[in-house]
Amino acid sequence: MKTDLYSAFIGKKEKNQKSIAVLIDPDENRDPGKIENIIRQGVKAGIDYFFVGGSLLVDPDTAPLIRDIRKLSSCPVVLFPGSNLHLNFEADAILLLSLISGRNPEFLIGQHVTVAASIKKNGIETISTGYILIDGGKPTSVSYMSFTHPIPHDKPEIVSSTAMAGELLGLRMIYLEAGSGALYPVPEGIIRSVKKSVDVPVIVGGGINTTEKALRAMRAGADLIVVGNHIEKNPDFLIEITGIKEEYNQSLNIH
Ligand code: 1GP
Repeated sequence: MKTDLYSAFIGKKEKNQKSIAVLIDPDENRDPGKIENIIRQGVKAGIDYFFVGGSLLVDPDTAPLIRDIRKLSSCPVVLFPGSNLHLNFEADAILLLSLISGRNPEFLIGQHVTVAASIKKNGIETISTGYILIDGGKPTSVSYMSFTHPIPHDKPEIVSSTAMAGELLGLRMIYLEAGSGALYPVPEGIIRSVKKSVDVPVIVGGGINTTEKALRAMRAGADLIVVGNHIEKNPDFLIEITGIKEEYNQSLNIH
């Protein structure tokens, strides 16, 4: 059945309610025991979404991972594809990413052309998303694999203009990405300036490895925070970060 995660998400955004997604990159998580552990932690913590994908995907078939998630959780699974090879219709929805911070036509529109007909035929919920890379202090797989440069982290006006262009072109979300394992996450100033510039939801990911960083991103305006890498290093991280999110969301009801 076709989902409508986007409308539900807009509903939350309108109430300024924040969400957490866990990114499972099959390349970084080859060990089935490790994957199961992450899924169980996500379920226990009450995360909002599982994202599945990555920049490379040595084995592009994400179906087994999606089935594993389904076995253990009823949380929506959203495909976060690094390329057209990663298309999979077992997910609930797909983020159709256009890499608008870059000038590589392949990732702006080229890959999308090759998968458009199968997406339309299958009817999977498709959320067009402006993907914006921001320098996170070290080279990232996504920048390398896409042959694009991230926007410098001290240029909020370039980022917000890029986000506005994406929104005007009809993209329904903006994803600010510092890259997996970034040394520093997307700066609050950038999140704030994008938030002021567009009405569509703002996703923030890359290098969020403390509850303080997550809270700062939420306060600056992130509607959805994506965490990946750090979960393995600190098994309690998901519980902590969802705890912070719940506190934040409840504080809005009180005031
Ligand atoms: C998703 O790249 C992020 O946007 C995930 O980054 O692995 O650093 O959490 P981390």
